[in-house]
Amino acid sequence: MTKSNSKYRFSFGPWNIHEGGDPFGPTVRQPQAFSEKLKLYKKLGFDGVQFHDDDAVPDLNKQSAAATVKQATELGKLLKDEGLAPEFVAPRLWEDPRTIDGGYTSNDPECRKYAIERSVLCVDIATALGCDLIVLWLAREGTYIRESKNARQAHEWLMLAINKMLGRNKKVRIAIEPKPNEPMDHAYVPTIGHAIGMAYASDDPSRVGGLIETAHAKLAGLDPSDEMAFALFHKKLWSVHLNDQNGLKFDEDKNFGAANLREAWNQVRVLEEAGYADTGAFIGLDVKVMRTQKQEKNTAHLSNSKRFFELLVQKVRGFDKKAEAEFVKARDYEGLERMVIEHLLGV
Ligand code: GLO
Ligand code: MG
Repeated sequence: MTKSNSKYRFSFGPWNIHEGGDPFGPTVRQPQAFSEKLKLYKKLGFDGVQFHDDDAVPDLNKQSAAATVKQATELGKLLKDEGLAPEFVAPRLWEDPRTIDGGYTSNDPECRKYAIERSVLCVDIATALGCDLIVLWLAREGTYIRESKNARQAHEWLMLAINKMLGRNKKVRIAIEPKPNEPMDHAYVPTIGHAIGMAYASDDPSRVGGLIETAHAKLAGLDPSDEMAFALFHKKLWSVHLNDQNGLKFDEDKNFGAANLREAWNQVRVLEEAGYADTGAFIGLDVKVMRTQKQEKNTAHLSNSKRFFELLVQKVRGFDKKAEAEFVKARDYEGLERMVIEHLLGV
């Protein structure tokens, strides 16, 4: 159980400050350099930075591995000077022409080789930055049509890639970020249950876990707080991407709590009850500012989502646990629901 004085640490990735381009229209805000974004972290109350490998080292495809590691080491020092922690590095395996048909599960052996090489380099980047966590969002590992891949074989290839990364550095941990669809029609490893199944089949189950994103769980038709509870039971919730999602449509990355406050409260409740803050893991946000937002307020979604989380922590801590237990004991769930709603409404 999280103590009443436990402090959460917050993180986000530089891609969360973006220019508003979508599949139907161009960007609407000016780009900001990575160095400018870095300066905003502390101002906004965040201590952790989430990276894609090429957020950390933009030219990694065009230079030697040694030059890449050198650049990452320098960035690691810069972060330390700024008082920021690198939370994780994720190999970005969805933009290169060699990953059109997926990385680890591509039908082309040359492309699979590239995906593994890049992931192993990502482990080296993380190590040089000074962090031990790799996040795997398996963006294109899946299919548009079932017949295009052998799904059983694809899972073997996925396992091979995970084991290669585990073998590269015995300290590194891998958190799989499941998502059921988009960009693929169906993605492999769509839920945290699948991810944890892969963890136990890996060479070192103690070093494979998960990152749960609210919107991804909802896209799979699942309740994010129960997904989190499942991972917490396995001691495998190593990060979260809190946000929100308004029904089954494109991945919206709305502000945390903005579509369904009750679900957000339940996520916070589960994290609090499991003592998540005391595990040292970050509360990561993966939120997009609305396309309509003007340049000068292009970080409001981050500070607002953080605020909504903190207000919900207060709500969870201020909930009458004794009355809750009495309602549960009496199996008066109507009474319990009324108490929850009144509490959320501030009555
Ligand atoms: C997309 C994902 C993506 C990942 C990020 C880190 O739907 O949520 O934003 O979280 O690339 O791996
Ligand atoms: Mg995410």
